Amino acid sequence: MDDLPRTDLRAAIMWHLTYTLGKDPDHAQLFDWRMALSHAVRDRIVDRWMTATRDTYRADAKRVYYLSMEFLIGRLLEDNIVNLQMTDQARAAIESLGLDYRQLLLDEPDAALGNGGLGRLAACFMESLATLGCPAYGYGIRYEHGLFRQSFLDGRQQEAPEDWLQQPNAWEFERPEARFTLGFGGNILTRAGTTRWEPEHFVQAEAFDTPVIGWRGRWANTLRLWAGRAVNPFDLERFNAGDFAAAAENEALARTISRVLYPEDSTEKGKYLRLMQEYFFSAASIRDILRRFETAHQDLRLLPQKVAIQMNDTHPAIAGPELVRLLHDERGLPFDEALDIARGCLNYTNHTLLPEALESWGEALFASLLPRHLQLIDRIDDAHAKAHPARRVSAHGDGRVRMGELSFIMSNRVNGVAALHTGLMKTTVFRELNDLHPGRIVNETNGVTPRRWVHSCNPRLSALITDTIGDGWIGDLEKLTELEPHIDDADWLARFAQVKTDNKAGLCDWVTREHELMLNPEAIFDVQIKRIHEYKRQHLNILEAIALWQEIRDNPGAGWTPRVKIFGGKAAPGYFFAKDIIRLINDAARVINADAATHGLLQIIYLPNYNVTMAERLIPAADLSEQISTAGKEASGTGNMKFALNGALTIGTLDGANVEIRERVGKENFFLFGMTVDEAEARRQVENHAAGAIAADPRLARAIEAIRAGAFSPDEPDRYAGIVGNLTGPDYFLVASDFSDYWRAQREVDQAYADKRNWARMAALNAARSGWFSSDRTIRGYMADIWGARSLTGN
Ligand code: BZD
Repeated sequence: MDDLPRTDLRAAIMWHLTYTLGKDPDHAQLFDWRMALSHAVRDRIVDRWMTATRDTYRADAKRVYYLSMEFLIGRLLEDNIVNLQMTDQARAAIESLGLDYRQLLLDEPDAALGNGGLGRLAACFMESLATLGCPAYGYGIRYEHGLFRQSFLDGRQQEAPEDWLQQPNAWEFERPEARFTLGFGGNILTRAGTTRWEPEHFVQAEAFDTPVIGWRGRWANTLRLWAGRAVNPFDLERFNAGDFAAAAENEALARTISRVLYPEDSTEKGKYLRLMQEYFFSAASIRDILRRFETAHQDLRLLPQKVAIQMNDTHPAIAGPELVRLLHDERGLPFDEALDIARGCLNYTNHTLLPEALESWGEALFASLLPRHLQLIDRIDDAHAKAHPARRVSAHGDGRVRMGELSFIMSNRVNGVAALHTGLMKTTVFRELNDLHPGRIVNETNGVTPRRWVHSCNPRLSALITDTIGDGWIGDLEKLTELEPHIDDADWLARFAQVKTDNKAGLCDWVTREHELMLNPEAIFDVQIKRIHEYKRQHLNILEAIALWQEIRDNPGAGWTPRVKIFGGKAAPGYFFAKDIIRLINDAARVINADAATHGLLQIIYLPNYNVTMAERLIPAADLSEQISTAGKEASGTGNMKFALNGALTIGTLDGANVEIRERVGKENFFLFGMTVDEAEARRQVENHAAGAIAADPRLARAIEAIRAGAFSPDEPDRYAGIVGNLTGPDYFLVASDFSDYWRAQREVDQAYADKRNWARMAALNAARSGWFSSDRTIRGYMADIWGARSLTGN
């Protein structure tokens, strides 16, 4: 066997094709070449990865552990090539083999181990942690099936299992030796003053490690995902007795734990298997953290100096009681000391205030799986009550275990994800706890990684920026402000506008190829991509489209600004209202796109199977970003940041991070509409608020009437009775009440877009002033305010 070539990438690809994949170049498929390139790239990460691990041990540095049920990673090959700054080299090597570089990158399956914003944030954070040289581990679940694949049948969402692990994953290293046995159920034994849990069922968690390399390849961290494995995979006795299925039962059961990602976001279903998943990955992670600490230290009291654990929402909340259990029951520390140590390590990020999303478990179910943890939660509650006798706020009570309260009580710091959201945490769900623990709640406004979300996804814009101010912005995004003086230069602004034109043309080609629809490239590309939810109000958007269609038909010669409305996003399979919204958009699109009277002036397309890769395609081509949630409901949003950075203007409410985006880009460069949080609260108190709003706005009344009368569902006129009933009745999310102002703002968009030059100026100002929304800035905030962690690369 020839030696593995270290420097020449083409030779390395050929080597891996032969010796890793066992393929003759004459018979190699795209998949084989992609795997060969991935292995060659991975080789260039591994040395740095090991150096980083060694440096961390040597410096005895504090490590950050990010516990998250979800990591919505997307594709990794390009990310890794970009961060190693090998793009030109990789393209040249692939092209010299007669292959198409982009096609090869696109062959990689999208790792969809998350639902939406929360999971994607975790992925951006992993990249920024590595970029900043902060020693960190991500811990999660290696789901065999990520988020379902979405397709449409007659406009209705269909779900099919996602299969990313059908093909071998080039990035992960299986660690059969890194396994922990975890228990469930069983009994609690108290003997000679010590209490021990004797579980009844056992599963093993096996580690799979993926290196995460930062920008310029200076540092790499580990994403460690746990897979479920049976303790005794195979029962030979039962097999020999002829019971073949039962012989493999253990194995099947254990593997079920990490089989599939729960597709509900922002709702809480209280499922037994979900609690098993939460305990499975939290407990395996906590054991791994303790094991690593104990290789270098004996004194457990040092733990908070060496370990910072971040709980991404309440899904890993059981990590708190588990750590207390290991320190107290298993290591013998006094309970109060164990509790103090655990609290010194743990922190909690809240991502939603929606009551239906706050996790809680029935005590019977909880006790059947985790009896000892329930006892410990009661002791944690008692200790808290003793320290704060005036008011009793508890995690366990009224027959339920509330994970928000548990996370808060167990945490050193609790954070919200945008300024408005953090403020609301203090006055609503966590009001009492905030009074008891002033200063514990802090804000860390979300951010996104500029490597993926500008540099890679928008190569034309990246090249223009680098040509203008150098490439320092990629690692220091606030440098984008240096673009501002160039915006007044007409030639520069024309180049900026040309980037968008070219990106739009590219999207048009793709849509024509994949969906057989010709989009008008002159139109405003108006994009709403995110999970489908009533609070995000995709139905407000489609209502406006219907009203616009009706108005154009009435008055076709009124000089309309052409528009293409683009939708993307999945609905939780059991969320029927959201699925109705999807169907309504598809039905309306079919009717409107076929109407010769409005042809070229209004087009609507709902792209199926929205995912990270599709976001990377759409965001660079967008003119207008729809961020239209009911005020107070969207904790932050991160798509809003990606759009602004890529030179789209936002139409949005004063919600989540929209508020901070508007402050930074300037209110004259943002299309604001809608009620504030306080106004929305007051409006809900008005009797028949929806009916009142509809009566006051004939456009809205007519659009709703068209839906009601079956204009978009002639074969089933009452198909949307549910949506119509909600809009004209309770309308908790205030679609009707915000409609008129939304319409007004949309017409301002039309007018503004007609002045091409000024639009480009506003778009460029959005890009130039959004550098603060880098996840590097966010992670620096966590390091300083929450973790007390430092960079080992001087970043
Ligand atoms: O988290 C989202 C919020 O809705 C966004 O406003 C915010 O920007 C991001 C990141 O902070 N929340 C989620 O994405 N929530 C979930 O995905 C989720 C998943 C499972 C269970 C409950 C919620």
